[in-house]
Amino acid sequence: MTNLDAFLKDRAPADLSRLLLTIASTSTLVRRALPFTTRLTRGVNPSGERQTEIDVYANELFASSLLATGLVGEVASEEMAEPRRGRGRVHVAMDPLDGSSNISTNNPLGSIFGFYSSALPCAGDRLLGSAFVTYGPMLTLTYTTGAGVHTFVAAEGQDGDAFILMEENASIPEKPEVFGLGGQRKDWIEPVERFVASLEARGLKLRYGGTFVGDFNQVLHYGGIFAYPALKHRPRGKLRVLYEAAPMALITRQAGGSASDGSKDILSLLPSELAETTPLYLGSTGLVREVESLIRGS
Ligand code: AFP
Repeated sequence: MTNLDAFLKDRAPADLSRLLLTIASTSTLVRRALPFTTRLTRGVNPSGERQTEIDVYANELFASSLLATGLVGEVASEEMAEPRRGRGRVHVAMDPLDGSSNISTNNPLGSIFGFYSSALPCAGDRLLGSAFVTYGPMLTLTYTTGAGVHTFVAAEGQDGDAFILMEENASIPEKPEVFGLGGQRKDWIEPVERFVASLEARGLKLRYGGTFVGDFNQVLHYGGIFAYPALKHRPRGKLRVLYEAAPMALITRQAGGSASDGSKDILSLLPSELAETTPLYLGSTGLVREVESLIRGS
């Protein structure tokens, strides 16, 4: 059994290793709090979405533990209007609790982190690494620091939770099997509707739960495509470039896939504000190219 600490030595820069270990240990606290902190608060996040207690709690725990390492220059979060500043060199953008509207149905939730080398907002080509946590039947941490995608699972031991290697060098399978798209079919732009009809005709299975992390994990393991597409009334989609799209795009690329906004690589987008959104199509490269070509031709 290889644990996260041992695995990171010699494989990842020391500062990113420390941040990943911090995220792993903090995620165990979030998981423990989850059943007891699910009510809605009166607050809304900068995108106008109602916050739950656990959104606020997870945000506070991750922001304070990351800043306490002394390695972080700023933490920007989907749940905060302004970043919190530190004195380190790594700029962290995070979605501390992805999919919180799924709490009441007990579906998987997640947390997403991007580690940038420049002040935010900046383009995804400034990512030093990224990670996501899945709070599902298992608590897992998946990360890349540019040398493959690796997943660790929390296992309770005598000294608390240890994160044990579950999958090394994940890669999106060649033959795509699943797809999942956010929003409603009637709102998708027309080329996306045609694309989905062709996926269905080819026998790909619809797998959609409404938590990006959970839905992406299916694509990572079964091959296929996840999209939160451009909508007719919301051409820039729903998911945020810095907090969600770019960190997951880096993991996708490291797992052999691609991520696009419909015409450009997600990692090339330079958002002008922290909470800027983008249409997002990511997963098996062949399918991402197909949807790009349909959008281009429309
Ligand atoms: P919540 O955090 O408000 O539950 O939103 C989750 C999310 O940002 C992302 O995880 C999903 O992919 C997407 O929204 C689902 O949105 P739809 O409900 O519009 O399909």
